[in-house]
Amino acid sequence: MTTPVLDQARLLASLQELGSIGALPGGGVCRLALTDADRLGRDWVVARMRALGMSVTIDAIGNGVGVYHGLEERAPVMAGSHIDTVRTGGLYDGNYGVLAGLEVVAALRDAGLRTKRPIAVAFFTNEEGSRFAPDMMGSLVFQGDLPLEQALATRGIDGATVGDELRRIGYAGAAPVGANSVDSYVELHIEQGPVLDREAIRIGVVEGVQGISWTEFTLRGVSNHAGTTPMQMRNDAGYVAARVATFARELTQQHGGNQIATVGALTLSPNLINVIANQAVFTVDLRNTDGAVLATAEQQLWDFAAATAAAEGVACERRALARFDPVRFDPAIVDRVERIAGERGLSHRRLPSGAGHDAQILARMCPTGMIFVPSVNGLSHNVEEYTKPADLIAGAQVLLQLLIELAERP
Ligand code: HGY
Ligand code: MN
Ligand code: MN
Repeated sequence: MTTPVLDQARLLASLQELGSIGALPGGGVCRLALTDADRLGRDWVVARMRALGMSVTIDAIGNGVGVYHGLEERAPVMAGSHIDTVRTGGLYDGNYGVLAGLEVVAALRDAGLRTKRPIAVAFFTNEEGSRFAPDMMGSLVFQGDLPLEQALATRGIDGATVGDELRRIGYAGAAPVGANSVDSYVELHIEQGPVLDREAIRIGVVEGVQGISWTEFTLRGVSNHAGTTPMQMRNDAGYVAARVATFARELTQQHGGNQIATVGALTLSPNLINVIANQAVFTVDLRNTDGAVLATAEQQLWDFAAATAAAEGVACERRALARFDPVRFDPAIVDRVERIAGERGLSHRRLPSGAGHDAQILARMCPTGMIFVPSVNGLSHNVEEYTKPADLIAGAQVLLQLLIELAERP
């Protein structure tokens, strides 16, 4: 098959156009899962799929899959990612993988070409998990490890349920979930970290994804007067939360290696300067490429939180919001990414993914791989997220060649 040519300007324009939906005043994007902004983003992508002559299905958890039919009726080779964002999102996280997949289809259509296997492009619901935990929710339901009803019943940080919000935005689709057949899956994504940018390398050959542990702690103490309550009489939820947060950082120093920890969300009640907090609700995100160390660090965190709360006379509850073991991608696909980057004269290196991705879930059901392009200054989940146009194009070229190779296999 002759290799079709990507329309670089069309790809870059589509990123800007989708990025204008949910645009933040000072730059960046906010399209939290299942909000009206997410609905508008979905509508835009579905319209683009239809304009490409793709058949589009929306499933019961709102995943959107467009299929560019092949010459043979076979399981599709799938590209994709997500189009929901965090509250301070950028133009590229997730969106790039979906739009580059659509650009591959557009290039095939422009050239009047069809591959043996169909080529599908997917956007998965609620990859971020910021509003509704866990992250990768849509791909987990698509793959079958998260029951649909459990996902629909999930209540988010603002009290709404996934099911109600899906119905409200009109994306509670008819297509069934959990019994999908995908030949292979490739996700093109920005690195979201500093490695490629720091080493001036064009393409990341992603070997896998590190393990992820999300815990929500709810601490209940006794509110009291900040000025009159002797220190030994306090049941201070805010103090315990602060101790656990610093302990999480100490865990990374103790374990070293790839152990990382983040306290991203923290709410004190009544949250007043002269009142001892009687409640603290906060999250701890632990990650590590080494599954055994992650499990040890997780248990240490939980034990420390329980002991510190008990010593302060504060009740401590915890809830697991997400838990993923480290994942290795299909070696044959990883090798293809590496070879194609080399053939295209693009500097490249192997690395694990620090961020979670739908690919780590699709890897449970079919041969899966990822391609990274650099994030300038390693910034992401930040409105300054940026990837150079030349790198965006280079990544899309690697995706195009890889999808065609996979779709043309005997
Ligand atoms: O949290 C993550 O790694 C992803 O952005 N959901
Ligand atoms: Mn992402
Ligand atoms: Mn993200």
